[in-house]
Amino acid sequence: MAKSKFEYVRNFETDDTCLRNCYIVVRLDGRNFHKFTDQHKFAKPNDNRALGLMSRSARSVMEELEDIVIAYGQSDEFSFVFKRTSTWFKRRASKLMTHVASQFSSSYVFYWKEFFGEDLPLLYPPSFDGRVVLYPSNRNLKDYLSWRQADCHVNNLYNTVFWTLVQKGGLTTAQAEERLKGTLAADKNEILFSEFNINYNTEPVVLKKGTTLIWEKRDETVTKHMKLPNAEEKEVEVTRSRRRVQAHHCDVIGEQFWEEHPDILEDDN
Ligand code: DGT
Ligand code: MG
Ligand code: MG
Ligand code: MG
Ligand code: MG
Repeated sequence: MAKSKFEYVRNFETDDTCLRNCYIVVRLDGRNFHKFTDQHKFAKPNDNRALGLMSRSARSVMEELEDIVIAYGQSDEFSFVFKRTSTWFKRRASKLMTHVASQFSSSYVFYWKEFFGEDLPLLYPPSFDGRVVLYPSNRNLKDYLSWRQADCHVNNLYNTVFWTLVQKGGLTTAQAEERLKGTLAADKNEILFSEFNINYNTEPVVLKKGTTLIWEKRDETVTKHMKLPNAEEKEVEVTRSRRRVQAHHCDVIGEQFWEEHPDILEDDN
């Protein structure tokens, strides 16, 4: 087919192919969720419905897009890791990032009612920013996920003490902020324990560790109706191995998780 004289504009597109052999991480973060969570009256500091909706949306991303081997989320963010050998969308960063962001955003809206019910409608369309980061080694990738999980822990400990001081201790938010200035983790644990009889260690793991989604093989048994040649029907049990996205709320900083799930990462050579 003859090319039009306009074809040359294609050459203005820039090459954003991700470097080979690197894990491709797409991290999404809710845009201005400070306001979004306020307007939708999310429970402070953690809203279990909201965390459930984030995980549900992330699962939809993993199920719809190829080659994501692990995802990690906390607060208003989720990171998706494409396997290092992925050739999906020719490794074009903009394609990968926009597919992840749009699948996640539309799922967040689509599943909203499942988590918030009819009584709390969405007041306006939320959005998520995305970025792409490449990690060339398993160590770098594990350190990336450790960084996000450490961030989850630090923020959650702070937020838990902060909102306990406000909600149970009767402090204003300004007073709570002042009280926590310069305190270390041990001091915060101590405030919770000695003043409010809360043992931070027994707080729910989903809040302390965030959510890790991985693929797991499970045997599933289903009953099938079979038609026999003589027109009789018979029920038979069929077991097959199915890949499903499974949520974990465990430590990913230590080696145990990686030893228990050796299929997530590819060899470093
Ligand atoms: P950004 O990301 O620069 O557009 O701005 P924000 O406001 O999204 O800031 P970010 O992402 O650093 O912080 C997340 C905000 O979302 C923060 O204000 C706390 C809020 N948030 C996240 N999860 C929850 C929750 O479960 N409950 C409540 N009440 N707030 C939450
Ligand atoms: Mg931000
Ligand atoms: Mg945000
Ligand atoms: Mg955030
Ligand atoms: Mg098209």
